Amino acid sequence: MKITILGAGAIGSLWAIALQPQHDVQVWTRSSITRYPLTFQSLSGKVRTYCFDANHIDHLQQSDLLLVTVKSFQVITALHPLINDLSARCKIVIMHNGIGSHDAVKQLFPKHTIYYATTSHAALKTAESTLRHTGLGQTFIGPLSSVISTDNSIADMFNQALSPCYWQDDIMEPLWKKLAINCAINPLTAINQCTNGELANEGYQAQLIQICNEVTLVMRAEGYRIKNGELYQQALTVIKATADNYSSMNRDVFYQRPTEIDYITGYLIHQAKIFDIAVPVNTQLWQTITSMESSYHA
Ligand code: KPL
Repeated sequence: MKITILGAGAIGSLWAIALQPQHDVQVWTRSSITRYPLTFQSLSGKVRTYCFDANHIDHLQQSDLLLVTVKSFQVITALHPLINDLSARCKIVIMHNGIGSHDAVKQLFPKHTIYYATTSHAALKTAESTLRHTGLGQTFIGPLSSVISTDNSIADMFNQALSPCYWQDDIMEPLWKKLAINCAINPLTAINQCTNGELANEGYQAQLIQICNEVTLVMRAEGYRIKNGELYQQALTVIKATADNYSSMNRDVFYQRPTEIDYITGYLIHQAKIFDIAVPVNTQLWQTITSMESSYHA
C-alpha cells in the first residue's frame, strides 16, 4: 500500500516505522522538508536509523491510506489543504487523543471511507528526529459511520505492523475508554507537572476516583455498560504501566503549547450537559488547564 502519514510527532513516527517494512510510507508535515530522517530506539533498546520521504505530492495523490496523527485540534486545519489531492479510494484513518473531530471530518470528506483509531502505545520524541518506543500498548480501529463496514482488513494491516490491533464495530466505545484514562491522567499530571507514576500516590486517589466516577455517569448515559470502579482501575493500570512517562498534556503545558483539554475533559463536559449530569471535578480541571494555557505568554 502507498501510505501518507499526516503528522510526524511521536505516534505518527512510530506508525511510520511499523508500517514501512511492508508498505511505501511517506510523512506529511507542516514544513517543506522532502526527507525525514529518524533514529529509533525500540522497546528492547535496539537503535536503528530510518529515512522517510516527506511531502511528495505525487505520493499523496496516489496514497491508498492517509493516517492522520496530528493533535485533535489540528485535524481539520491539517486536512483542509489536502481535500483535492486525495483520490476517492484513499482510506482515511484518524488517530488522536480525545473525541470531537468526527463531525467536521465527515463534512470535509463526505465520500471517503473514514476510520477512527485509538492506541495506547507510548512513544517519546526526544529530539526532532529521535524517537523512543516507551511502552507497549494496543490499538483499536473501526468505521466512523454507524453503518457497519464489513471491510475490516485495515485492522489486520495495522495488526501486522504493530500488534495487537483489534477491529471494533463501535469505535466510540474504545475512544470513550481512552478518553476516561486521559481525563484521569492528563490534567492532573499537567497541573502538578509530575510523571504518570506519581499519580499512584495516596494524595491523588480521592481526585482520581471522583474524576472516574463522573466519567462513568456520562458513559452510562451514552449507553456503555461500565461497572463501578472499572474506569478508576483502568486508569491505575495505565498509571503503573507508564509510570516514568510524562503525559502529552504535561509536555504541552511544560513547553507552553496548546493542549487537547477541549477534546478530552471538554468533550466530557459537553456530553454531560446534554444528559444534565454534573461533572464538577472535571469542570474544575478544565478551568485550571484553560487558564494555564491563557497565561502562557502573559
Ligand atoms: O495517552 C496518554 C497521554 O499521555 O496522552 C497517556 C495514556 C496518559 C499516557 O501518557
